Amino acid sequence: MIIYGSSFSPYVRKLLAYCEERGIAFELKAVGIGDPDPGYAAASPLKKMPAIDDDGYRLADSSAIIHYLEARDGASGLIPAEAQARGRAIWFEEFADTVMGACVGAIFFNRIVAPVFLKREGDLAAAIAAEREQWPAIRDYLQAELSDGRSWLVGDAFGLADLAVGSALHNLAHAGIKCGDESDPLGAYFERIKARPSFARWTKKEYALLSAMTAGG
Ligand SMILES: N[C@@H](CCC(=O)N[C@@H](CS)C(=O)NCC(=O)O)C(=O)O
Repeated sequence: MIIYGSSFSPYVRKLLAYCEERGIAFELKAVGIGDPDPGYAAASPLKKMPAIDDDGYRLADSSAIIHYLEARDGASGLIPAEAQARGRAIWFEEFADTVMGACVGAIFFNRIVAPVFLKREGDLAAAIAAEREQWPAIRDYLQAELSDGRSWLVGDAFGLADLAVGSALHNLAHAGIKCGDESDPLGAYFERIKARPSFARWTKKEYALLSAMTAGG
């Protein structure tokens, strides 16, 4: 299976970490925003990442791809079977992909993607507005959800909710947004997310590349 995308995208990182958690083999074909790669264009009608080509079966959207893989390879346990836990997992995935996605878009795109990768000025006013107006409600909500001492967002097990929320938190961290220190439920949660090998495999390379690209300037 080919996965088109860049691990800097929260949606791509979510899918890559999902595959790592399950031991699914894939080849990551690096594409950037607006990439003309014909395979990517064929797999992603809206030219958004991630997209896959699995032996000629093409599909876009991280959630659609994860559901495809759950059906292809059998239930992973990363999406709980129990009704209420399943509902909660899908809620957090949706929350990460939409509410957090909008905040990440404004902050990460304008502070990192535009200046570092696209070599143009980002809209810093939009990034500042998202940090002031969107991030506090997201942080407070997640903090409250984690305040009962749980390790992961749903039940006792790491799963889809943590893949989605954890991936978005990495983008905010890249852009300098802090989840709090380790004594805060959200800060401690993010430390557990960062330590997860399925994320660390990608984020190690991301931190190294970002520091190389921003060194000296
Ligand atoms: N709901 C989609 C969102 C995908 C998405 O928005 N990807 C962004 C990168 S983070 C993208 O490819 N943007 C390119 C564009 O909008 O042109 C998913 O979960 O895969």
